[in-house]
Amino acid sequence: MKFHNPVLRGMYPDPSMCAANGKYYMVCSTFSYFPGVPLFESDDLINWKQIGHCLTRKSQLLLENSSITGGGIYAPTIRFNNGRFYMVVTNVSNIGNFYVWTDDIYGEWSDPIKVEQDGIDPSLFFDDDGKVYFISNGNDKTGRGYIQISQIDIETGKKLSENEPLWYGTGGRYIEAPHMYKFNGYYYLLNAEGGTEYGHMVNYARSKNLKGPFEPCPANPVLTNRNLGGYQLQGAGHGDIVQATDGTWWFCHLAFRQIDKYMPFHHLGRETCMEPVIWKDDWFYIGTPCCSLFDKQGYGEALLEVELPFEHKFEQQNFNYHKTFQNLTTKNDWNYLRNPHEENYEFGTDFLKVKATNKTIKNLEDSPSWVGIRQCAFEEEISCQVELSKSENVEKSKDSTAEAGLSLFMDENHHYDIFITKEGTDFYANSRICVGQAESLKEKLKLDSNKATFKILSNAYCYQLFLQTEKDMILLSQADTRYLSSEVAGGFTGVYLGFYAVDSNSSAVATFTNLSVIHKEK
Ligand code: 6LW
Repeated sequence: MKFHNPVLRGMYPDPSMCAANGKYYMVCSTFSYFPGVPLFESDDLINWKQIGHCLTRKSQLLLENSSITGGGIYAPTIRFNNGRFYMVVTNVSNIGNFYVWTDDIYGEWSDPIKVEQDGIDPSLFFDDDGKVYFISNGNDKTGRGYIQISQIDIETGKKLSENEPLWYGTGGRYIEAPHMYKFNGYYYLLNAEGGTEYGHMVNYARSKNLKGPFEPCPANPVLTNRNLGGYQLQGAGHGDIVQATDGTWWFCHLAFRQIDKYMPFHHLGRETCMEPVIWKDDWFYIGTPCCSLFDKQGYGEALLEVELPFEHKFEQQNFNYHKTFQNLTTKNDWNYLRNPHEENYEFGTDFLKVKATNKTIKNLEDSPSWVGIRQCAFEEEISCQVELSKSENVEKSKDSTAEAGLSLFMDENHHYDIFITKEGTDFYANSRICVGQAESLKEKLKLDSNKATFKILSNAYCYQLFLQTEKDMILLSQADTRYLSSEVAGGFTGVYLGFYAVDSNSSAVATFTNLSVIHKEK
């Protein structure tokens, strides 16, 4: 039996999951996008369906001045205890570590409960004796990273003990992603090390006591792709473990799809993979075994195609999609940059209206008129019609510089755009390639009206941006995907398809219709 990774495609990093009521729930990081922390449900751990977001209100998610690539929401953990779900996370731009809870997984989550503990990647551990612990990464006085723990009151988030160091890990840089579990009389302390790039790995240690001393697993790193040369799935690390109702064990983790062999770039962000887990002598082993040295189980690797070492029933996976305005939902699919001005967006059944303001994507203190969906596959065929309103105010329109269109958006300094501009009373089609300080606008084409149909073709290496006229597809720009990659742009996010409008007079309105985003597996 085989399944394919990543199971969640597009920017869904730092996954955490839990089992509850015969189903499984998963959450991921969202940085400065709003709403925050998508929530998925699954019956079989391979196929995940989004059921909403945990952070849907500004009172839960303040994103002022938070940059897309490095701000906002980092690394959630989801846990289920005593009939209640908890999601604990860091807002690095604002409140720091906090958690929210709900008794209804399909409903709203509570307001944030702050926990006064430093570090990122927080996790909750509910021990058998009723005590609750808060675990995060941290640094000692010399700056060395470790995992730390304190006891908290789960009703109030108040700390009941000082932070205590638990484990320094195995010596890899950036010790993070800690999770504590108790299985079969042992406490297991999981982490990630090596940084979220090509050296990423998962390690763990066990102890009979909550606070150690911890004995590292002899097979550490228990999951890593750092030695998998030239392979397309890289950066495997940062995960969480769950036992399924059929008794099998599973591990979710992040990894990214490099654009090709020997091409160390990824632009779709870090994605979520699943791995089978097997147990031997109270140690667990994750993923596809890479080698078996001297009878000792070697470390595991994360492969694009996974052969299961046990029986497990799951639905056939389907990675094809055809996204339209009809089937995209504000609840699950549409994301804004920071806290949106919701009055500037109208989602019709077959259109999207975006009212322009004079804020651009460079205005980190505010939220521009921009709303987007993740790019989830290398190959996409996108088309959409854009109409930019004619200003009723002729005086104003003379010096107005309105612009609206589609953006392949990594961050405010790395994006490829195709758009309509209004200069005076004339309308043009144009495109822009922005890679850091190198920004180039192409030659504009005068349009007969205030409408244009744009088409974007993408594969693993290249984006092509076209103006579609009745007769022709006119190529306005083409550019390599790699310049929108994390290796070029930095940060933790992946490419979005953005729909935006900007106007120096804050009066133009863009209407997007006939959206079609198609992906077919080869
Ligand atoms: C996250 C850390 C990591 O907090 O990347 O890969 C950071 N791991 O655990 C941002 O996603």
